[in-house]
Amino acid sequence: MLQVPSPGTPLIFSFSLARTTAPPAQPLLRDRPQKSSCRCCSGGAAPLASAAVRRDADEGQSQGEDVLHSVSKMPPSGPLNSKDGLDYQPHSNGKLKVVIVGGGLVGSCNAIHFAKRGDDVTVYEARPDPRKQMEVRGRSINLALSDRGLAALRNVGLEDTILKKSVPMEGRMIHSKMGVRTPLLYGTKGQCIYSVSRRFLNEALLNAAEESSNTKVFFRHKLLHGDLEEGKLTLLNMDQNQEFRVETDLIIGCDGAYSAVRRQMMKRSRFNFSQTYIEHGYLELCMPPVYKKDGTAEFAMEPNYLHIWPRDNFMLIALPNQDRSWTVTLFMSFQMFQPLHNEKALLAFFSEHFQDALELIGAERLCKDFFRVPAQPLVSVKCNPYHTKCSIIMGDAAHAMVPFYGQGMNAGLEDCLIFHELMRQHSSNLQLVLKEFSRVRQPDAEAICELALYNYIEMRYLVNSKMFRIRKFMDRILYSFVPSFWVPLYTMVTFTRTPYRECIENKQWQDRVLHRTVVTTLITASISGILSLFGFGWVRAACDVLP
Ligand code: FAD
Ligand code: EGU
Repeated sequence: MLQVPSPGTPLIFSFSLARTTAPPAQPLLRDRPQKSSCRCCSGGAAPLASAAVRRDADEGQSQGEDVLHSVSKMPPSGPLNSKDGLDYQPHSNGKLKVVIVGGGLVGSCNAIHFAKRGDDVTVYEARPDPRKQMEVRGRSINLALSDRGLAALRNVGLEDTILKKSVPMEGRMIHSKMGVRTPLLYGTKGQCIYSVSRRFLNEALLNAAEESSNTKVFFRHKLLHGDLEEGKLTLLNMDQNQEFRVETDLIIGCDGAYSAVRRQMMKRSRFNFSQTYIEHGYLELCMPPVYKKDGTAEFAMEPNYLHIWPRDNFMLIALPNQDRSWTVTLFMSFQMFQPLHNEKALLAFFSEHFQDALELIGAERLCKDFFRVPAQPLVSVKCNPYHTKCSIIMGDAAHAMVPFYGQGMNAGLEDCLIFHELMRQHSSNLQLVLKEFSRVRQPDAEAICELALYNYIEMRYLVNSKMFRIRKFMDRILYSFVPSFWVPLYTMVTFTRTPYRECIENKQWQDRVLHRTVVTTLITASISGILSLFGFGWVRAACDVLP
């Protein structure tokens, strides 16, 4: 188990040094909002199955009871005229046949990375193509993108495309119960994080993946089970309700927190796994733009901030969208969600705790959004190792975390980057790279999972403690005086690619230094007090000017 630092991390609750009025809203929007254009027409012909698809002999038979029969179909979307005996053959030229399970953020980013190496890539995604959907239901609508995620996007040439459609956030804006807003910048050097739409990001990654001729993406194709030692998978084509098998050199599990690939790994001995559901769930709301007289949409709050309403046992977080609306997420224990089962109770709750947000969202809209979907659970998953003989898991599949550090996607995208850095470093020696990825990455990913979980606990219990506030205050002073020497934990996590474990080690070092300083100061003060009794007034005077 990893040692979690104490006391904690977020600077968000240290109000001491911050200005108490918001600076004038200076929209830093990179791009004017646009009508979302139809992307579904770009694709053309349906993608063909990759050569990695294996066909068993009895293709024409009707689906029998025997599993082996029912799984021995070609994927119906595959090439109809493919020759018999298309059976899997390894590439002799160093190219890999790669199957990626999951076409979410990490899966599609991985696809581009492997395609750029020249590998043969097939992505199987259980959901329908988001580019052809009206509205994609599911997890959070927008996400905070920071350095680690950006580094991975840069590596596949997508950084600018994404940044253009993002809203920078230079700091947090803290909303008190009384409606007072306090900005707290992320850094002095204009450091910022970016609010991006999950959907836009996923679509851009999928488009880039499909651009390369050696990549095929199949939607509504779901992994059922497989043999991760032999590289054999059984999938379901959900449109035709048909099972089929594929064989491949490498399986990448990017299928999220409830990963099917990981479930296969769990069948093996000596695979460690644990998952924790926290008491809190989350629910997403929308704060619409304010329309000016000339019809243009404006943000209802200062745009370039991550807005936070921290309360004792629950909180509200708002991230800006391109269309000048806000996605507002309520984090609260399921127990506290329970009594909010009618509009009256809901409005009473909001007007007591989030009056300013209630006014900006509007009572009617709040009620509509709130009762549309129930609160969603939050899970933290860790496991070890991440690989088998010919498979690896990345992203949430390997390390789902609670969102209280804004690092889930960033860490997942960084996984892609690290894997490919290792491929380069070890001249594509796959066996070595798989082992190294687990060895190098697992402890760091576990560290950020623990940190996020710890931050969740800390926010609930430490916010009001005096010691905690003093610590935050000192952190900020030290950072403003010696920024290269005293880097706060969130800064290292968010604005550098320092391995997560090192971020925590640095924090533990800081804790020791501060602890010593406090102890030394106390001792000095008491000695000076004693001495002054004996008339050594000058010693006391000297001690008074110490920190
Ligand atoms: P997913 O995005 O879950 O994608 C997995 C894909 O695999 C899905 O498309 C799924 O359909 C598919 N799949 C699943 N099973 C199968 C199967 N059997 N066969 C085929 N396909 C399958 N992270 C940040 O960095 N910043 C944030 O601000 C942030 N905010 C968050 C807020 C909330 C409320 C939550 C819940 C998370 C937040 N995260 C944030 C975390 C982030 O959402 C995840 O870390 C990220 O989506 C992980 O990407 P992934 O590709 O690994 O998994
Ligand atoms: C939670 C939900 C502010 C998006 C942690 C900060 C988050 C995000 C913070 C969500 C917080 C909390 C940090 C970033 C980020 C802060 C961070 C949390 C994005 C310590 C869409 N967190 N999040 N810390 O410092 O490092 O701003 O849903 F409220 S971005 Cl909980 Cl930097």
